[in-house]
Amino acid sequence: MLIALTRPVSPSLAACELTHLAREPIDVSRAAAQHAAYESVLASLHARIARAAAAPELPDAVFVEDTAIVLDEVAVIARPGAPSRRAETDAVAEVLAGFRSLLRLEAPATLDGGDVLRVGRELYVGLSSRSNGAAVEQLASLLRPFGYGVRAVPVAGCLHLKSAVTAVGERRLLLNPAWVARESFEGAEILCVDPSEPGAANALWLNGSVIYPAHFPRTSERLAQSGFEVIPVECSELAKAEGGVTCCSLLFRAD
Ligand code: CIR
Repeated sequence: MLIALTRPVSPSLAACELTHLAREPIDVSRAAAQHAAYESVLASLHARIARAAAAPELPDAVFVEDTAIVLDEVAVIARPGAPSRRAETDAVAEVLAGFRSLLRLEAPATLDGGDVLRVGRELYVGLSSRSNGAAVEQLASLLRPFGYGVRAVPVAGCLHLKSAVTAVGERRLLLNPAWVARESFEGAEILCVDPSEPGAANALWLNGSVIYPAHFPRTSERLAQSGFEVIPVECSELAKAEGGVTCCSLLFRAD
């Protein structure tokens, strides 16, 4: 069974962390409707939705991807780089404890799950404004016993590694070469975003389909021409909070 862990949009979303975007008014009820549609798409692709408890006082709680890394064998609870986001992990850990043994990153490590890209048994960790070298070291020693390699990857110009590159296949990546070097991902087939859509590398590949923001039509066309079934989702309001399609769920298999 495939589980999609999600968390409701908080009414305080407009007070979210912002790094690369200017603050704009966010229509929270529209964000909630877009999030509900996103969950419906996940469900239509056979994911069972497991919701962490709502956290109305935590503006960024909807972005559950940043709170943990869920692997087949174990889950690692992250220590988000923004102090305002550290209280988000407890409720997510509570849900994950029903499915996995939990490991935890500790200070001085900081890591947002949005900086972790898994390709096979390799975890690429973006060295961003949120995730540091101590997290790379801790993750490597926590996961070595499970046979995972952990590699640091420099990113520049965007929030997270997965703003710059995501997996759209076992060894296929959608990437923005302006934000991360394609050479970091040896052996992978690289599909580049349309240069007019720098934010377009964040795609959610699931059961052979690609859940993808409706506001990147040119890269969407590139994906379709490469043979992908693209499922467009409206996510304009969460995008104003610097969120993409991967960040609103943690996807994993469970018995
Ligand atoms: C933040 O800055 O932390 C949130 N406003 C957005 C987090 C998006 N997370 C993600 O892409 N993994």
